[in-house]
Amino acid sequence: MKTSRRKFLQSSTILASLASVQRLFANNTKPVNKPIVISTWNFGVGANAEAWKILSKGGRALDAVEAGVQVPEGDPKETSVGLGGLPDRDGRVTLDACIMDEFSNCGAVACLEHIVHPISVARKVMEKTPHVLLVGDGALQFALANGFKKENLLTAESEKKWKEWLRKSEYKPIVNIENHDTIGMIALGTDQNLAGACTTSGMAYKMRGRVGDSPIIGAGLFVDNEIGAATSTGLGEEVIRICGSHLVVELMRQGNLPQQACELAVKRIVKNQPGKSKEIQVGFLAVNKNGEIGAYALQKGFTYAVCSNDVPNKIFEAKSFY
Ligand code: SD4
Repeated sequence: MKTSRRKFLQSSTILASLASVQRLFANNTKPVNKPIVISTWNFGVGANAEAWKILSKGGRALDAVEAGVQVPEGDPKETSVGLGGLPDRDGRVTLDACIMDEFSNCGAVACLEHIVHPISVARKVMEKTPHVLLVGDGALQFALANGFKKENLLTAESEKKWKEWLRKSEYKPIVNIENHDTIGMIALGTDQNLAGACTTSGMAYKMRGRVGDSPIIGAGLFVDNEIGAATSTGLGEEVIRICGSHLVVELMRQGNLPQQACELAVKRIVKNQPGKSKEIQVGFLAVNKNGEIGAYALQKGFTYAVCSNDVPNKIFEAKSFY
């Protein structure tokens, strides 16, 4: 009796180790879709194209995401990011951005005025200071000391829109503003290292000093080089409440595919705010170490752009809860 039990235990141990070796083998041999870059909204196409120039030559994902998001930041026609961004209710353009690399290094700026490329200031915060986040005038002084130029970011067109808004001064977030919003970009390089960047002028006509999810590591962006990366767009307050991008990465760590992870994070918002979630927009993008991607939003209309060797820089519409 004892012998047969021992034999049974021995053989089941052998079978279990065989299965785990098989699993390991299966994981290790899974083809990796790299390099790949994905970013939020339609303007992600132009941003991806710039990032792809770096990624396709075997460049670092960090350099790619910085160069990529600089495209909408520098475009005066994009009214939700960088130059030409819609101002706060006092008429000031205040920018939020963060960046994160494969070593969990990260840097961010919030409520930064007068600088066209907040993402590059965020990178300098990461590389040149012992800190993660600089805000307001301190961030501006740091930028100027590092050679960034002080510029007027309020274009005539954005000023006109702001003055129209002032007539009613109705303080209300609008879902999918003109089909673009914050740019969040995540990339997996040829070396299989991940990085991400997120940059925005934030909610149009916000209160002075308001900061959303975009410059908050773990909310607007999170990268864990062992697991994957995620970024968000939409009403930042709701993303902050669930530490959205960190949540998506942790859900991937628990074994969920990027798509499932994005869906679960959106459903968390619905569970916490059943009524409110019907009227607002939040969207997540995610990529894992195998270059598999996920995208999901509360409402219809959340578009994102994908560029890889298989997908030549194309726009897709994410599935949505409502
Ligand atoms: C934010 N997620 O600041 C950003 C962008 C935004 O409506 O305002 N979206 O909340």
